[in-house]
Amino acid sequence: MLVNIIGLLAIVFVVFWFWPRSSNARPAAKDNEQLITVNDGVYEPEQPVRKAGESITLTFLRKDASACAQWVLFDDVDVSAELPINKAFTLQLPPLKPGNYPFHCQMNMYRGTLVVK
Ligand SMILES: [Cu+2]
Repeated sequence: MLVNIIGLLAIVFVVFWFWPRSSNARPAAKDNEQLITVNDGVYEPEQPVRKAGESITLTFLRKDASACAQWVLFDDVDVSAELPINKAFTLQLPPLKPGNYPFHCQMNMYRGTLVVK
């Protein structure tokens, strides 16, 4: 019985000792980052919401092989990118003022709106 208690205390000690370290070791997620998948003719989410005044990181994951999904264009910020298939592609936007920033494919068929608040 005493051995069990000591064993239990040892486990609790080990957990508390290592828990904060292991969680700190994880790479900190940038809070102004957004994952957008391109699939079956839509951007998901279609209206991502991000913070104003800080640079914005958009990670596109294009699962849609159709040529239509090849490019994504943000007219208002003059940013465009060719998206690889099944590979995360990171797009950096400068700090933006609050507002709606539409984005679309090169044929204007797939549409989304980045909402900056
Ligand atoms: Cu298109």
